[in-house]
Amino acid sequence: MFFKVLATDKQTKARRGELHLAGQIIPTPVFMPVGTQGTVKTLTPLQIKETGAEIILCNAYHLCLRPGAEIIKQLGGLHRFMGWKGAIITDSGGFQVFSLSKLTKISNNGVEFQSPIDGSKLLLTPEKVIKIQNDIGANIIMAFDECVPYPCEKDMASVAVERTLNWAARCLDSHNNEDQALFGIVQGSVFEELRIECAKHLEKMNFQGYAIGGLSVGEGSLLMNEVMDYTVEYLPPGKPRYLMGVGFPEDILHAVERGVDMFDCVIPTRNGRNGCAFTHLGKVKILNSRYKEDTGPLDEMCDCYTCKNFSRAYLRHLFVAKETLGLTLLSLHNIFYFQRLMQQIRDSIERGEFRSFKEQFFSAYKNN
Ligand code: PRF
Ligand code: ZN
Repeated sequence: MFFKVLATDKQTKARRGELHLAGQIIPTPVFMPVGTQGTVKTLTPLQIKETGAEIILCNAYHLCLRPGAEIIKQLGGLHRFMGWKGAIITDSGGFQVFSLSKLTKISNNGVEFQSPIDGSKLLLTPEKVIKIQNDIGANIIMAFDECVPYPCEKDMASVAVERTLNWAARCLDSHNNEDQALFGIVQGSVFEELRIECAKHLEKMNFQGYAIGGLSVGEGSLLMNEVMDYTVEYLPPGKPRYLMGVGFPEDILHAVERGVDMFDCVIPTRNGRNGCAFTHLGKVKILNSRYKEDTGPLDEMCDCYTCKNFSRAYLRHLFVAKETLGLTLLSLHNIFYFQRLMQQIRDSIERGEFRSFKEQFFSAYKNN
């Protein structure tokens, strides 16, 4: 993997860059749709590609529980297994093991937990998580980290940072595949001292990229922006910065402004399946009866397959009738919307007009 910053905005810290990965050039800032279980829910790989997405995020935690990392390896790796020719990043499970498992017991060695699938007792360690991600075969893999909930006492956040740093070093030690880039993850909750300590130590370990973890866990956008302000300062300028699990269009704009290059989030797909579509004017809840006879597209500014072919009235009908095509068409539109937003962000940085693009976005986009 190779990362290059092509242009930096003069008024903000926004950067326009390129991620060179497995023979592909991925322009940044980039949004990565989420394919937790080796599928971006309701979409075929062809449909994902049509949205403009070139890299997706899958979860080592889910895939190691089912079907198992060794099976994926045997079957030729995740790209082949799921029929996706673009790039893949896997998350280590440092977040999911806490949010989705029961009976978790954390120690310096790793995390013990019960499989939500068959109840069996399992242990994840930094070494195992690297082996699992190695077998799955994504282009970028993540270090094993401890993400604390919000709010969190500073003492507890500090213990999690120490553990995250120790695990990061063990991940680096056990990683020996040059074809996979390994990213470190900064934790530290909302404590400036802890974030800076974590970022400084990880920077010295020389990861190929850096993620900001532990955000968007209930702290709110003001605190999230504050944490990014002081964390990004301590990350090396020449390496990609990835804000994990974020977010809404407005969160992405605030983070790009602060120098973040990569994003992933379930919002476009999850909200799409719940009947919520993103448009340049704000969110549309397609089940609302005001769309019953609406002949217009979801978003007049959108060129996606859904908007070119179907009315709001038809999409509403699909959701009312609980037809699964509705899920696909809204997911497709929403991912397309996020990809177009990223394209506009990149273009505006290149032109040196990111600030005015952001202002223009907020003047049209109404939060409801
Ligand atoms: N750590 C990891 N994955 C994550 C997070 C984290 O802190 C988050 C937090 N928003 C999302 N996904 N490993
Ligand atoms: Zn559309």
